[in-house]
Order: sequence, then C-alpha cells, then structure tokens
Amino acid sequence: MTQSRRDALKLMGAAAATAALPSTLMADSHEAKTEEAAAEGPVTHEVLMLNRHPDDKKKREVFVPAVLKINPGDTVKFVSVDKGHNSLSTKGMIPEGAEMWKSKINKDFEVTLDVEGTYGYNCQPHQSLGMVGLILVGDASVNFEEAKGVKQRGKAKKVMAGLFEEAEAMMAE
Ligand SMILES: [Cu+2]
Repeated sequence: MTQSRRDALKLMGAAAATAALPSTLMADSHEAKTEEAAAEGPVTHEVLMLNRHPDDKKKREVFVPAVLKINPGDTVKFVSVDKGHNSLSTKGMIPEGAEMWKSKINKDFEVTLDVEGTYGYNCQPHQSLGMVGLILVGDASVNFEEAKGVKQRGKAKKVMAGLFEEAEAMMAE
C-alpha cells in the first residue's frame, strides 16, 4: 500500500468516526427522552384558542402552539381563551383508526390521541382565515404525506404549508 493511500484511508476512518458520533449521541438522548416520558405516563398539553398571537399581533385567529408533538396516549386540551373558536379534526388529516373530533364553540375541549400519526385540525368559523393546527403523535410519518396532500381553503393553504415545514423540522430533531 502506498503512503498516500494509507493516509486517505486514515482520513476516511476519521471522517466516518466523526460522522457517527453526533447521531449516536442523538439516538441516546432521544431514547432517554422517550423513557422519561414513558415513566411519567400520559400528560395533558394545552393549545390556546386566541384572537391574536401573543408574539405577533398581526396574526389573528390562531391556535398556540399550532404544531404540537406528543406521545401516544397523551391528551390535548383546547382552551377557549378568546370567544368564538372551536377545534375539529380536518377530514383526511388523521391516521387510519383514529377518531374525528369536534368541539363546541366557546368551550374547553379535551381529546386523547392513542393512534400514532399526523393530525390536522381547524377552527370551523376561522378555517379559511388560516386558523388551523397540527399534532404529531408518536411516529407522525405514518400518514404525514397523506395529510400534507389534503387541499386547504383560503388562508389555511399558506398557514398549513408553514406548519408542515415546522413539523418536518421537529421530526428531524
Ligand atoms: Cu377560530
């Protein structure tokens, strides 16, 4: 073997070791997080129904947070902070075997999500104004592309596209 080839192999080995390191660490921390969550048991996450986004007053009629990542068996509580809103699952945007939901306007509402996948929902009076949200339950990839392909109305088209981008980033973490 020539010296330069040996050096090249050494470099490749070093590169491979470096590349392997962060993903190993990530897998470990992810595992630890999952175990921790499992040990805690199911939890309830709040999604606020608001007339204006607290960080951006220009954003009107919003769910906060609009993208939520939870474990299967967790509960999502939609909190009726401002009047005139509700939450209902969007047709074609929940995984197979999951149940649709629809809450009453001006009422808090809880839904427990046991089936893994991506869930899209909206506020009935404000859907076309872009009041929509996403919940990622466990392995959200199950129906992610299918949910992403569902046609959105009015302003929801742009908002939902942004939420899917956010969700993709969260899933890559
Ligand atoms: Cu609304």
